[in-house]
Amino acid sequence: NRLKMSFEARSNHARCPVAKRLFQLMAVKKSNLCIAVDLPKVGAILDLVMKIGPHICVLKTHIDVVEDFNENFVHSLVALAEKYNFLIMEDRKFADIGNTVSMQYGHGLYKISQWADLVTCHSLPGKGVLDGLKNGAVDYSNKGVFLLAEMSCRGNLINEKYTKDTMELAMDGSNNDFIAGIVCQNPHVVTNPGLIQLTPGVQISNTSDELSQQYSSPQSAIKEKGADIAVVGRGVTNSPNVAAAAEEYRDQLWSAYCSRIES
Ligand code: 5IU
Repeated sequence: NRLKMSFEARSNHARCPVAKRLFQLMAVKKSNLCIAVDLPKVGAILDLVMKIGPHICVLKTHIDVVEDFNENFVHSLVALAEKYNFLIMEDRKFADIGNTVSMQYGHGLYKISQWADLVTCHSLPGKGVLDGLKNGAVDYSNKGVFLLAEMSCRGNLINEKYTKDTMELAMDGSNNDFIAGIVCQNPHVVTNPGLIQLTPGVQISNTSDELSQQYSSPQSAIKEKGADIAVVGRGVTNSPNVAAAAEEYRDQLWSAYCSRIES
């Protein structure tokens, strides 16, 4: 039962090298907190990352909301990732044919494959989307994908069969060296201990937003929903003291994980 296993033990089961690295990083840093920095200005993002860097295992970006994007920005992000020891995930949710996602990943304005360790991807197009991403990376052995098996927002169209078929795609022998984990909301979706469950929709003080987002508490995300890593966005970024908020989420999420594997 992967929910009872430590991240150290699970790192031995990971087929994707980046997943192995991430499990080890989480164990060393004692953090299963991913922060989503959905801010429009480069300066504000870098300022935030300098404050939260010590507390996170993954920084999640939406690079296409940045208004003043430039190449120096991603170089600075990568330098901060090295300094504070976290991975960078671009939440691009690729969802097109292989040829298109290959270009979207490796080319265009953002050249995502050059700076993001991890990306998110819809399973909707099937195997071709993963082949396309492999093709868009210079060397995919140090890159990983999180496949979306479920979403956090109310009214989303994903059903049980879609989730199950997504897991089959993830477990396929030709993909599993590239799949770092699964984005989902339930504890029974991920059974393989080598895959990392990433769960967005986590906040302490709200249960929803005005645009269908649904939140659970850090404890519920880890112990009831089975998250290995919880994604927190506005719960931290809207706080008047982002460093203290990040530390608070980090502590709550890590103790929930410790109590999950001990109980
Ligand atoms: N995100 C979700 N739900 C999902 C998926 C991704 O919220 O099912 I897949 C992203 C969107 C946003 C972050 O970047 O996670 C959550 O931010 P807030 O904590 O501010 O709602």
